[in-house]
Amino acid sequence: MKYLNRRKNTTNGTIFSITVILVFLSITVDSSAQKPNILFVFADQLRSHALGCYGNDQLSTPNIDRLAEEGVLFTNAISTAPVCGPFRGMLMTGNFPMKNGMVLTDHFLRNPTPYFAEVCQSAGYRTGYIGKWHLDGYDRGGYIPPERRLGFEYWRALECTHNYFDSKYYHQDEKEARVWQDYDAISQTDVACEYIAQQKDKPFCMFLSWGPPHDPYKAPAEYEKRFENKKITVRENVNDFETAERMWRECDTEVPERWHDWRKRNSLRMSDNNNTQIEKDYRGYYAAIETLDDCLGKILAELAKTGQLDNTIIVFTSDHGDNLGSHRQLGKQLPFEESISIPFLIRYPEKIEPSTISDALLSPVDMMPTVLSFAGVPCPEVDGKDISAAAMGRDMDMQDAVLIMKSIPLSVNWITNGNGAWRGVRTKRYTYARKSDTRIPWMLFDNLLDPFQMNNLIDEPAFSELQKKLDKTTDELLEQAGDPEDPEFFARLIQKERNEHGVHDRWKELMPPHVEPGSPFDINGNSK
Ligand SMILES: [Ca+2]
Repeated sequence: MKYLNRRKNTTNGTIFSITVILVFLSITVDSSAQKPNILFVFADQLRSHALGCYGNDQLSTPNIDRLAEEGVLFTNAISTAPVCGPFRGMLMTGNFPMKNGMVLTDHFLRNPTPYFAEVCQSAGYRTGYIGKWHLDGYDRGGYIPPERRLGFEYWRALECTHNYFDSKYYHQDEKEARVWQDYDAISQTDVACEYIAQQKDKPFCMFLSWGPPHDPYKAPAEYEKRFENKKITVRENVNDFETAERMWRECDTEVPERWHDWRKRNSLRMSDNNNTQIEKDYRGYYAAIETLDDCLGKILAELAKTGQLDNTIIVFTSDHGDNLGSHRQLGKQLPFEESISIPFLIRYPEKIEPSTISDALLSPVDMMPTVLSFAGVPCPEVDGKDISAAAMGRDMDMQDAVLIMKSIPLSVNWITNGNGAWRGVRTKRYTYARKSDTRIPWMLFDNLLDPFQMNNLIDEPAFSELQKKLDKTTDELLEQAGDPEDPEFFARLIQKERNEHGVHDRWKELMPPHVEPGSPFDINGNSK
């Protein structure tokens, strides 16, 4: 009897277990089938001001603008540490650079939590990556093995190049690189369309990462032709020589002698009084952006053709902006809007009303939790916040301020403008930055009254309370982000990387570890 009872119970238990498993499986399959696709498209060095939907009437970006018309446009998306590596590290981890290890470009991730694509894989997604990667250390042309692809299965990528007409990439696990046939963004887009067309039984999470419009500001001839004779109006602050001269006077990093010529050459930009070179750069920049806009048009058409348009969360952004001559500065890595303000658009009609405008502050760390939230995929505990409500037009004040920084001096900006590390905050209205070596306040702008940031309010008595408050906010946010703002911390981190991975030649030139004042290393990387 006992035996029979037990047997009966066991049978019941087995039936119960099978039922639970079947119910679980059917839920898993169903919810997986219902999950929307994630398509994350991003450009390199595309500032928000360069797009039609952000108010630029000098070029035409109808497809990017369409995402804004049919979805949400963020007006305060800020690239925390405006340079490739740190953005990409934050995007893939939801964590700040100090936690994920990617404190500068050409560095190594050491992140404690699962990566964006790994989370998607666990939730039943296929994952794919096409284009520029720039998350794998020193070797910009090297093969990246599957275990370092952070959860991406489908792989058509290269660490980094800006040679768009002869652009290499690695196709899945082939050790020999292939070459994109056309202008790389166009070929990458064609492959993305093929990928989209092949998807059927499972949702996909695909990242399409374009290299343009990053300098050398080159685009296919038909696009360059559009701007050949077009009148270019540069931003007002391109003629802000005063700020540029002040920044040169403040130059606070020592440069080895071999870089002195480079510094001098950059000063030629200061004598380009009629803006000839800067206008030329604008033309190439705009031509590249119109190329990308057509690429996005192809993607949208493919999604529509395959019946997946409305069931895909489409995100469009960029890793950082481009100073492009504003305040006579090149590149990025400065607190100015041209450098930190990025486009951020999401189209997902299931949850986002057309023409939503969100002025919520958004950082790269918030992208992963926000997009996963729309997809209904649980996000691991990360530094970033789920601000999906702000994308739906609600709760736009979740963050009063977001961090902005250059953690350590790096490459071109360090050499050319001589400004070292800085940290600060961007609120909806103000920009504040201090020099990290001395903690001396450096820049304070009222972006409402002075959108071109030509009137630095630092140390003006009328703004001293505000300055103090923003300085304190900087302290608080740095503490939350685990950033000690300590030059020795970063110098040691670089030395640790070098001990583990050796020193890449390019890096040896551009990133000697002595660059931070207070560094325990000399110019050759030896302990002092
Ligand atoms: Ca970049």
